[in-house]
Amino acid sequence: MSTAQPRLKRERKRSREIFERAENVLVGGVNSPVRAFKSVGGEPLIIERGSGQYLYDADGNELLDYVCSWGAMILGHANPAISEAIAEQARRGTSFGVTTELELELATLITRAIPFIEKIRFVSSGTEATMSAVRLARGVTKQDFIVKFEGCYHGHADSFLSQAGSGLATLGIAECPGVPAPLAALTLNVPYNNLGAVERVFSQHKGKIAAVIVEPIAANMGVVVPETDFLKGLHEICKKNGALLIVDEVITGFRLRNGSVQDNFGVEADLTTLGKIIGGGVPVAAYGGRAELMDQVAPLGPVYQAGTLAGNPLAMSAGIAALKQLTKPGLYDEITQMAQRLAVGLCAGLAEAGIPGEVNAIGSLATVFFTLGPVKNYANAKRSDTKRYARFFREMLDRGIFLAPSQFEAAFVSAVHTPQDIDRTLAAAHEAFQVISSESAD
Ligand code: HOZ
Repeated sequence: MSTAQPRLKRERKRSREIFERAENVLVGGVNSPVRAFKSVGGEPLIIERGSGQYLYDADGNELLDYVCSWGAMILGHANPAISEAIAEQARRGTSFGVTTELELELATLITRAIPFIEKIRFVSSGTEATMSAVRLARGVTKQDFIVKFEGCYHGHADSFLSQAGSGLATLGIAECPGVPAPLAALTLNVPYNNLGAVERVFSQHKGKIAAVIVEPIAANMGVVVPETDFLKGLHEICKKNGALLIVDEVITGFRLRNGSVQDNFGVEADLTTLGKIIGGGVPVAAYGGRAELMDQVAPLGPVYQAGTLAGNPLAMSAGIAALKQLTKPGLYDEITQMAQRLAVGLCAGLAEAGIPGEVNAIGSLATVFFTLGPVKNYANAKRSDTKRYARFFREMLDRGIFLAPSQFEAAFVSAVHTPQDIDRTLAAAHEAFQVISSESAD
């Protein structure tokens, strides 16, 4: 393996000082719990700027970024075309509260790339998209129960906060106080990749289930890949029982291909949610599906949903500029090849250091689990030695590599990462694994 990796150049003094002040006015010093580094320790990052594959902290340290704003920045930070589109739109006005042609343009780019989304509604966050899709499913089917999967995360609306992944998994919050028990009881959790369990809840709640909501590739309990025909099987069960399938593509939409990852698995969901990448790094999300279903949303139908900043022109401009670049031939193949090189190298590094581990990877998503045996669901993911993950994270950060600050998240490779970046990351991982291995031997 290559030579020792450089350590961060500067003490994170200024970052520390900013964070301490932030703690006085921002809850936990952050605006989203996943930024708080609670399970990995150390001080949260304070970022001053980003460029391409790098972030620069308040002390001027350069970090090779695999968080990529939780997957949104597939084109890297401060992408010139996106920045220019935002600046140009800012000069024309930032919010009108009425329709612009930009909304039509972004909707057209999305529906052309994902033809089974016949109609779409833009919202401002993934939470709004999933919450609204569930409301629509309940409104259309006139049923109340929903099925979700343990360890999947669909944002922070009340119905999704039991046995959820991402920050709830990180912080160990299995059930969230504040969610009324009668509402929580309408969410039925089953293990991911287990069609038998889905069949069972459908027979226990016959005719009462409105929808199944699923991450087509689970990325909020770490990466967990769906088994062959899991998603197809889900749709079959839904159809048989008069329920709708909602595929939550807030992370996977436009991440593995120029469109929906459902094409990889031969599924066309009734409703699909999108976010992150479609906003080019500005807050946008959406839900959409067959016209006959979407026409039940107000003003055409009675299922109400609204938003002052929905379809915001700055966000639409950024999304259009992003999606136009994602049509470049070969782009996704290149990103996938780099991610595969990363995953294969990480596996080799674990083996060489004699550390029990698994690397789950697909497309440009990857997670290292410190556990033996395949990780196919949340129970498996929770077996991972999260203390080891924390050690790994800190050793990598010390070497200027920013991975997800939790076991229960994904690493994202972007279009601006290079083969040299991957090699540098693997060299750092090699060192980190050796440190972990030597500590376990003590
Ligand atoms: N889906 C993201 C984490 N898995 C959301 C980021 C956040 O919660 O701030």
